[in-house]
Amino acid sequence: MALSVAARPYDFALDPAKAALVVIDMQRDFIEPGGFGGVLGNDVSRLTAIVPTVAALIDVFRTNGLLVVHTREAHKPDLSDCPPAKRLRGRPGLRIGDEGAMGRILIAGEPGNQILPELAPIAGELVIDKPGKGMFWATGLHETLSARGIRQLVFAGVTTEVCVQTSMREANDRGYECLLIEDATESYFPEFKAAAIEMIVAQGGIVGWSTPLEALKATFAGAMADG
Ligand code: C5J
Repeated sequence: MALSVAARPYDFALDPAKAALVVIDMQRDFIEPGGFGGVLGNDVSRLTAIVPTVAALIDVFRTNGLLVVHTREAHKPDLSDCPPAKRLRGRPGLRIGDEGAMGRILIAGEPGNQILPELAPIAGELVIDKPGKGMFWATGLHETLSARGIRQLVFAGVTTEVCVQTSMREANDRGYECLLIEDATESYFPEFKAAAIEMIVAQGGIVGWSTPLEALKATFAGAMADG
């Protein structure tokens, strides 16, 4: 049975039997000082601030027995899945694959590539290493979710306008209904976060829906009260 979540541009009909949470790239590389995000000159404290909200969102899904998917932007140690066009972009002090303060930047298995301990995956949850910004490119995730009957995705993580929005757009094109939890996502640039949310909900939800965590919690609390 679908549960109604107050959202923009209109209420989202959440079907718990078909829904999963996707937590995008809450990895040390982007969120802790000294990682890739910091090397690119960003103020990472904006991202650190959402960690308790993301943890509370994960807790809602775990408590209700729903699937949680975690992604990491990660490349193979030999960089065979990192196109030169990505590695050579810009003029950063350090590039993907270089040795940084938390090991090699954006490389699978390195300390900086780990999900924050506060949000660490638990047994039964999916952890997807993605070489692109979007979570479906070269990951096989669509097949995995389809096999489990997942048709709705609730999104959180960083950054709103890059990996979160790219993943939502990829999901939308694959037929998933997508709900963004707007206080569980963040950008280094507040204006980009605000613009991304508006782009998602514009034109009747052309990419999906958006709502704060409190609205989702109220829906689940109401469902529990109704038995
Ligand atoms: C970026 C991401 N911003 N996870 N990655 O390069 O959004």
